[in-house]
Amino acid sequence: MKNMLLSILLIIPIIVMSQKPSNPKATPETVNLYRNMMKLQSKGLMFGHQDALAYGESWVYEEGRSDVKDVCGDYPAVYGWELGHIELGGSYSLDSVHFHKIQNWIKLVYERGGVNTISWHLRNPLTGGTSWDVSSKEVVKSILQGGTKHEVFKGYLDKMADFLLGLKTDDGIYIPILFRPFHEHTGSWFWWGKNLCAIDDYKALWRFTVDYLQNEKNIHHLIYTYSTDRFKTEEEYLERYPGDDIIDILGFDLYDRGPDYPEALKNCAATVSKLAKEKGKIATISESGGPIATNHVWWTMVLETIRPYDLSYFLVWRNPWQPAGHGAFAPFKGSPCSADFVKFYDDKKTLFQKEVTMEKLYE
Ligand code: BMA
Repeated sequence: MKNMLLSILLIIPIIVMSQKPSNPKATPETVNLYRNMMKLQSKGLMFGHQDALAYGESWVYEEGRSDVKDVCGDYPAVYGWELGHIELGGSYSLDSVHFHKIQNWIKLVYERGGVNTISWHLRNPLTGGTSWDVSSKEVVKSILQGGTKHEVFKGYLDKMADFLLGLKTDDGIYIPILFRPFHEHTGSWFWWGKNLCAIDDYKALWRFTVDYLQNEKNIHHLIYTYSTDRFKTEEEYLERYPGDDIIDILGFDLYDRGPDYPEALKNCAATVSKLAKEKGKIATISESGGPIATNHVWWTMVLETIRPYDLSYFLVWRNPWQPAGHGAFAPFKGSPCSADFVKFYDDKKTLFQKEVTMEKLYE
């Protein structure tokens, strides 16, 4: 018994040390972040918020402010940033946030030990429309090698690469990023969605993108995040999975749009955390949001539903400062769910900025 315990104690650190992100050339800070996130997912759940430092309910660009901090006194641990429109070469995103500001916030978050993740609602390279332009089923095919829009797509990736290569500290260290393109592809509302492209073409899109960023652009500070929308089975989750050799984090997006949410959340969380364990990867709920204006115990419901599972983080979408077709997904000063959110914050399971700073995720 004693011997068994001893060998388990010796094996665990070896397993953790051997875990690396898929890119063999990943920078030391990226490897450390990956390893530390892997360890941390069995200890606690990091809380994330999209555009947390950029704006919130009735404010924009106020230095040091965050709606989450206004409510619980601490910043989120994970910060989501949206790079839609970077491909157009302009100075601000589709959500009207200046790219140079996003770069500065990403640096600030890194310096205080938080985690940055990037999503990309890139425009439709075939039609010139938005991400939501699903008028053609030829878009993905057209941007793959040999397609008529391949060069256009490479131009988009070049712009993304310029942004990513600008994410450097004053000492020249590249800031690790959880990179999450082509998300929610089990739905069909983006041009890369399930009914808009063949399975192999979706996988090829991922594989080309990763190869181009790593081998043409020499970018080695990304942790690649695969993120479906709602799904029912393991088979469905993995149907379009591009491969263990290029994916590091298994995620899913799931919004609360009705009474089936807790059950769906539980099922998706259980499946993804199980698959991540089997594959030696990190599991996450990469995007969520619920009716927090009317359900004042939403945070407790979420936490109790996912408590049994090892998940790295739970990120809620933005609190728009301009009309957006949806309201705030995180609490804000005086919001009806604030008291419940403070309970969520106080729970030992949840991790915010101060706690992750102490974890030294990049060392
Ligand atoms: C959606 C909405 C849009 C936004 C897009 C990209 O869910 O929030 O208003 O433009 O995400 O951030």
